[in-house]
Amino acid sequence: MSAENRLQIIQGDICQLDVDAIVNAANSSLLGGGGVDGAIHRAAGPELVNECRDLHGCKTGNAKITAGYNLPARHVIHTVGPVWDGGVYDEDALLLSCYRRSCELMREHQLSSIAFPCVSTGIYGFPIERACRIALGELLAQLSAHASIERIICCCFSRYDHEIYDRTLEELRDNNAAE
Ligand code: AR6
Repeated sequence: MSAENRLQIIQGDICQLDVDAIVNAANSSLLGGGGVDGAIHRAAGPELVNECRDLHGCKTGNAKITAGYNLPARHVIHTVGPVWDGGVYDEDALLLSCYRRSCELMREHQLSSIAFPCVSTGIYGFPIERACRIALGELLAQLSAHASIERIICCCFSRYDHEIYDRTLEELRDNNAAE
């Protein structure tokens, strides 16, 4: 199957997805927070933060894996996106690295399906259109390069984000067709 057919864009709560791994948009302590991080910890139960304590944090742009506990997902991949600060502090490269490292971890653990939230675009303030182009570009590249990845879901929380993802995917498709 082509890369595009293995990429799905949905609107919903990532905590409800039955996949090998969901990605958490965490902070560098990995000890929980608000937004999707808070929702994942609440749904997974207290054992998740116990395992996270043993990970001793995570650098921006990197990712670490735990079990999923009470979630339908078997694992949680915790990644730390950059805080948006005008785009001149390597935010683009750090965000791309979140997606890349999460896919690398997934492959290292022989997982075949993964769901991502819109990392950094909530509390961390990364502009959604720009983040979306980075996310979709990298995820399509990962799918093309690695046949072992069966399914990637971009799980948008709002209808607004969902529309941006759909439109951006369309643009990327048109650009590829024109090349
Ligand atoms: N399912 C899917 N997406 C969600 C959900 C959910 N249940 N809840 C929120 N979102 P954010 P960040 C979306 O703020 O910007 C935390 O305190 C949300 O609408 O969760 O990377 C961490 O501990 C947005 O589109 O993450 C860090 O301190 C996206 O998830 C900080 O926030 C990301 O928004 C990280 O900020």
